[in-house]
Amino acid sequence: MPDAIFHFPPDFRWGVATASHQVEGNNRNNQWWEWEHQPDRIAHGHKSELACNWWQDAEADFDRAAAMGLTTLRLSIEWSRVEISPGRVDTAALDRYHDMLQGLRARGIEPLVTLHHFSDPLWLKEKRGWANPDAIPYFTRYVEQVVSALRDTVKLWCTINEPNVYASLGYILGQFPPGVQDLRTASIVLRHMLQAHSAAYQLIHQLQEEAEVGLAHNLRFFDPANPRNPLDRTAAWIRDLWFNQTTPAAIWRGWWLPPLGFGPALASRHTLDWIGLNYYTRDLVAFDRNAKTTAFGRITHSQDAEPLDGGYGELYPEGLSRAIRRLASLGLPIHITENGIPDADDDQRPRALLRHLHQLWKAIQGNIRVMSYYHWTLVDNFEWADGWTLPFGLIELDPQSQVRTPRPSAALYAAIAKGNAITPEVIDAYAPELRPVLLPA
Ligand code: IFM
Repeated sequence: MPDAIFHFPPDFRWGVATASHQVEGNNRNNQWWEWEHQPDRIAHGHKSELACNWWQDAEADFDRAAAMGLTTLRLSIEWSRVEISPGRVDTAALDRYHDMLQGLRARGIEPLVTLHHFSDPLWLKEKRGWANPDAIPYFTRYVEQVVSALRDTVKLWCTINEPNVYASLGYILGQFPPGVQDLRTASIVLRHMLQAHSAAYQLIHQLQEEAEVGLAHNLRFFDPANPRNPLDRTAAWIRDLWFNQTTPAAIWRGWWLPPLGFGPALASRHTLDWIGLNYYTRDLVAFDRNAKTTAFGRITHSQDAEPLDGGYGELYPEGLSRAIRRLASLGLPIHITENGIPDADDDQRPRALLRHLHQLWKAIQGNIRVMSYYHWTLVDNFEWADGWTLPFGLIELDPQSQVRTPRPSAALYAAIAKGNAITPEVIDAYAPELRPVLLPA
């Protein structure tokens, strides 16, 4: 046993996270496939096409995950594959998922299954998607089918991934389908998704006693560009309220916050067994009277900040422990359901990974119950409106040839997962420049 210094708890799980449309390939029956085939929607006109070919052969990547010593893996079920038209279920699709999940278990990997991760069946889109309150019963009807079919292989369920991102990018910024820019509709959509989460939470518990049900919440920091400027502080607070506060307030505290409403959300209260944290970066917000669609806030970054590739934000590992501490106020177990950076040449990722995991370790030392960490992601995958331009994978993928090439970070992450610790040897081997920071003499 090497001289480990940053030990993680003995039952801590190390994993990777993915989502159906980003990895399966040929998901032709959802709104993203249609969007990709419209001009100017996706960077460079990229398309998901075969993605990572998981529908045919997820198992090859499961083998890679197992060889890295990972003990959990987060994937999502594609609603448009399961329910091909309203109420019509494709049992062969459910069988395929069942095989995948059994395959994970056979490799000693505990699955965490997300039921909605950004993609909607085309038939739902044609009925106005999540702007339609009927999306709630449609969603629970689908959840009932999935949970009934897969409950013998899954205990950890994540109802919905990042409803705040779905509503913000699809209905405020217009960068995701359906490309709307309207805060009122965005608020309606987010409210419906949170109600659907709560209804699904109740339903899953009726169907499966031992289920553990949560939601993956993207928490992004919005700090005032100039903390002494009250206008910057207000603009940052409004963003924080919309993006970070409305979701936990509704589904844990049972309270609608503006702009979703104001008052009790009793049916939604305490509908979480755990909370998932998706953490990536922070923004600085400056007041800008012209930025009407974004509540008079303009995003900036400090000159000292280290930028991430492709304009994804700034490298801010301290934000991970800050976000964990913030969510800990809910008193729930926490799973880090996503964290990673886009980095094709892997010149930042080893350092970024070590610094984030060190922050995670620090949060755990503060007696916060963090159960697992899922790196986003195992293999480069289709990054929504950014197409193939933001490679988040520990393993590089050539989507044309499907050839995979592990980046140095894959071996680094495997070493940490296998040792359940960050050792001095690992730091020296992968990011020696961090020794004075992480291991001061
Ligand atoms: O790829 C996405 C994922 O689908 C949701 N969370 C953020 C990731 C990286 O942008």
